[in-house]
Amino acid sequence: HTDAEGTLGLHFPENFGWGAATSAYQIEGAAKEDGRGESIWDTFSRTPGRTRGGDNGDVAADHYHRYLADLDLMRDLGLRSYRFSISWPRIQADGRGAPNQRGLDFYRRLVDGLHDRGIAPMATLYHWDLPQALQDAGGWENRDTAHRFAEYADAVFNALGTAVPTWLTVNEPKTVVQNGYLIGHHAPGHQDPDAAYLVAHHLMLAHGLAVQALRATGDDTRIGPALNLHPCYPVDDSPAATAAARLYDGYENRLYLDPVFTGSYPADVLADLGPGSRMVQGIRDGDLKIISAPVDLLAVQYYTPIYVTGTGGTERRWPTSEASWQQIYPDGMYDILTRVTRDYGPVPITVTENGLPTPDTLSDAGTVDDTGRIAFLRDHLAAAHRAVASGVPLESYHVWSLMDNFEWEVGYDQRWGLIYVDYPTQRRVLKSSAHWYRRVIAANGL
Ligand code: PNW
Repeated sequence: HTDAEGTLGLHFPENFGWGAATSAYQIEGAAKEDGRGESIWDTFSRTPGRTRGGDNGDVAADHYHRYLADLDLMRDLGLRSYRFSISWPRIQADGRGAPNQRGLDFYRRLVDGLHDRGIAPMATLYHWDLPQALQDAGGWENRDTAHRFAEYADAVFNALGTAVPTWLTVNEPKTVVQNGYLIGHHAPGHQDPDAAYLVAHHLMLAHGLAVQALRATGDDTRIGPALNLHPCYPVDDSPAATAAARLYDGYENRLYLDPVFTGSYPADVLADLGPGSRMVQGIRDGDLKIISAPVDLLAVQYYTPIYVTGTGGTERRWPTSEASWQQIYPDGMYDILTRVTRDYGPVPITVTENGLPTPDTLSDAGTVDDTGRIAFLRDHLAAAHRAVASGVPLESYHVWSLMDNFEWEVGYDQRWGLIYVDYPTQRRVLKSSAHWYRRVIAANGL
């Protein structure tokens, strides 16, 4: 090991897509402008007790107004790829009907600005901000929402077309299932296991229908799912822990990977849910064919491993970050990238999120010292490099996040950015990790 600023002598493939990621509700603000409708995150975060300090995304990092300055910061970092999401309620205020031109225009300006700066746009169609009107009609429990999503996707494809070379369908369907419908600490805040897995199926159906819609345009652009994957390890080599870790892996990973890449849901998970479950009852003939339409790439988001006990519980092995759910384990990056390539590949892979929250503060000298983030990113990139060396077709990597933003239920307390946002003034300051990342990009390696 070398120190955080040391050089490891690791070179990445030529044209590697060094990037950073954000999502619409977390950075844009401008919640009531240009015809934007309400999303379930507006409703959720305005409900007392749902988010830390009552924080919401009304202003966030005010990116909707400051996107030009933010684009210049991306250029200064040397980014080659920028992953952002499109806000569905900016495009269709009520989740259906004619698209709102002013909403489309914002993303057109953003995408043009990226091209002007030599940065490849990568757009996520759904990063959790469902139009509230569709929630009122049942949300993702209602199969029709998947069809509404395909219509919305089609409107976006028609407006932005080939200006966006890479599309991602649904961000982390698993987080919607688990946080939105099992734990309930994300919108819409339900705790209903039977509903949760029906939601999983409808999110996967939405993914497949969006792939279909893109193919119908005839555009020569690429599309894939964005899955957060957790390597699940048994705590020991007992048969009980091994079996429990396998089923855990089914719920964390295979439930979302298998339908896309193999055309069927994992049998052990379906058996565990039971034939009478709403999910199993909700799968119709032809659905799996839609969901398994060939994709062009797999977007992997890696944050943490999970250690599973013989009774299906979990244990902590490694230091956690400010995010209680995150254990810092860089080898998990290697394990998950090689595993998806072995089990589902070969398919081009992009890492669309990887990052760490740190207790960043702005010094009197105007600097932000986040060496913990540098060490985290360095170690995870080194693990990704090992995966590339073992044959994983990894084409790009995106830090979560480009800038500090609204971190869902914990609001503005947790800072995940390379760029510090001083919320009272909306001033941006490059953290030491941003300066470090700029050098990594310039050197094309560590
Ligand atoms: C992702 N987990 O969410 C999201 O895509 C981002 O919007 C979010 O800001 C980022 O990670 C940081 O939290 C996750 O429990 C939520 O392992 C939960 C987990 C992982 C990612």
